[in-house]
Amino acid sequence: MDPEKDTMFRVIVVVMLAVVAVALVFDGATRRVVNAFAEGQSPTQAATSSTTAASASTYHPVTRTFVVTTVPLLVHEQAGQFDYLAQDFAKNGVLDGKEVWGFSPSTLTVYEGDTVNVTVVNPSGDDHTFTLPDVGFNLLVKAQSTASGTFVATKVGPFSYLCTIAEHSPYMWGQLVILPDSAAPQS
Ligand SMILES: [Cu+2]
Repeated sequence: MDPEKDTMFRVIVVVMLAVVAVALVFDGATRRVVNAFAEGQSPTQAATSSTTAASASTYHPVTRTFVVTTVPLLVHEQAGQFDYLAQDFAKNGVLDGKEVWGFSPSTLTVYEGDTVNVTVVNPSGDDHTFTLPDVGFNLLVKAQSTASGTFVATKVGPFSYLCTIAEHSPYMWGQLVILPDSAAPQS
C-alpha cells in the first residue's frame, strides 16, 4: 500500500474511535442528568448520586397495631381433660410449679422507626405481663381484662417478649422482629 495512504487511513481510524468515545461519555452524563431531573435532584446531586443513592432509605415509618391474646396451652384447669397433667404438675413432674401459656400471635414484625401499638387481651383467670426487656416496654394484664401501650421500634433486631409471672415465664414468650428500614418497600 502507498505509505502516504496508509498513514491517512490510520489517522481516520483514530479520529473515528475518538469521536465514538466522546459520544459514549457524553451520552452517559446526559442520562445521569435526565434521571436526576426525573427524581427531583439537581445536576450537582446527580454527580454524587452514584455513590450515595444505595444507602439512603426512603421508607416512611407507620403505626402498626397488634392485638395479642394470652392462650392456655397446658394449665391446671385442663387437668381433668388430659390424664398426664396430674403427673406433670405433681412434685418433681416436668411442669412442677409451672404452667404453659402462649401469646397469639407469637411473632410480630415491624420496620425500624415504626410506632408499635400493642393491645393484649387476657380472657384467662391468671394475671400476665407482656414484657419487652430490650425495648423497655411492659404491660401488666390482669385476669379477664385488656391492656394497651405504644413504643417506637428504634433498634433493629429480634427481641423476645415474655410474661414475667414466675409460674409462666419459661414458656410464655414470643418474638418482636424489627427489620432495618432499608429492607422496607421503598416509596
Ligand atoms: Cu403469664
